[in-house]
Amino acid sequence: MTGTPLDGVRILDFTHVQSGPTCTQLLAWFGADVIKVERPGTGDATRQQLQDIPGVDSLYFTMLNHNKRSITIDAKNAAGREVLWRLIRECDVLVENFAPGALDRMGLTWEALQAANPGLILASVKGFGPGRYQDCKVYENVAQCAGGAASTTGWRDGLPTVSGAQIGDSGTGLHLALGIVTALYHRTQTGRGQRVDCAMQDGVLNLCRVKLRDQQRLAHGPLPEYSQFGEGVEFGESVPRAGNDSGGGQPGRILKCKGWEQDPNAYIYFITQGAVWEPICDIIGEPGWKTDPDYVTPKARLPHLNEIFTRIEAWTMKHDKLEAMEILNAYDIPCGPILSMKEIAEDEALRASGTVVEVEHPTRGPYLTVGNPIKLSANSVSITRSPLLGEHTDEILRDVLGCSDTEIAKILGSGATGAVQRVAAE
Ligand code: CAO
Repeated sequence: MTGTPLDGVRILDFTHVQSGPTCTQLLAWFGADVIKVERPGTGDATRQQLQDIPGVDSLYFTMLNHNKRSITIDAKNAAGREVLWRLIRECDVLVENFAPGALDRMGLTWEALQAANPGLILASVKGFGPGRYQDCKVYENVAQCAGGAASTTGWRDGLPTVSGAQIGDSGTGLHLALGIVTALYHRTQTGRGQRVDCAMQDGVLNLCRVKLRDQQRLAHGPLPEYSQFGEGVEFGESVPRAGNDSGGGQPGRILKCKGWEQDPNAYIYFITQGAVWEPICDIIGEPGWKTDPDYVTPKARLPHLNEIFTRIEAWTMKHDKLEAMEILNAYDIPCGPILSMKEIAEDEALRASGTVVEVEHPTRGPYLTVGNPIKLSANSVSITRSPLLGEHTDEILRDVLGCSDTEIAKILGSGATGAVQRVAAE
């Protein structure tokens, strides 16, 4: 007993690239035994993608596959298939994000899986749900475009824009993890497994919910918190891109701070929350706006947002972003510095909380990663490095399938697993 929340849950992790691996990594952090099945020779394609050190697992791979074990199995080899089916009978969940139809082509149909293990949960990520695009292969940015994020991100007169946040991949991985834990809970009551399906388009749309809200509001008039309202620009038939305008009833913008001419991140996000309007007026030197009928209420201010933010920016430009943050926070004015990845990597508080973690890797050396952002008070998570390709093949055959040394040697010699990587000295 390790006392971790998902102790005893065994996951057959047939995922690759980003969406599926983020899901199984979360489950591994919560204590599930995640067995990553990889194709002999190459493994998850991301091991070789964006490699910064030749011949060493990329950061793309290492940062998505912590706390897992790796076994190489050729699912198209007879002996490999047999090992796979034995593992399926020993696992609680099979997670996969292959292209539509690939799992069936491997012979792993839902019917066959259920017959082999009625308690098994089959969790899948696909680009699209049922419909005209159901057979399409999908990557992150396709999902951001099809899920409504790109059409609503960026500037009104610019191109649709995708976000740096991987809402299609990592966002869908998060949705899938919740689905799996829910299905596990359901299984404790019924003993039955079920399918958990998450489409990346649906996951992105779920995260763009407020934009579908605004689409419907448009039928009843313009959206007054969007800058174009104050600029007198007419709204069209669909939700426009709104730059950095805040989505809710508390207008906000990104404003320049001292040093913006040289530093691309010398900016602050400033929210003109109604509750702190008076201190905002005092700080920016416009005490008259506290009582002026054109500025006194949030509604009255909406047509004047450009003027208001220009005035606030004249103040923020006199301060660097952290200094501005300190001054504004003293008055509970919601604001946030635009932090660069360099600043985040060096942030002591994020290191102390385990959100930014340094991990040691046998062929790479130390690297930084993002730890578990979900903190449980009774269960701290220790982040362990990603496995080398097939590193745990023998161990899994022995521990999970109970294979003898002779049987392991036979499987390894059958061509089912290919060459496996081992740690030289750790
Ligand atoms: N042994 C034998 N064959 C294996 C194997 C193994 N261990 N693991 C994978 N394969 C085979 C599959 O069976 C498949 O073969 P067939 O096409 O002959 O059936 C083949 O590898 C390729 O799988 P794939 O089509 O999923 O991979 P791809 O690189 O061509 O496509 C992706 C990648 C991501 C576009 C596709 O998997 C996909 O659309 N997935 C669903 C959506 C998703 O998760 N996207 C997120 C990706 S991250 O941005």
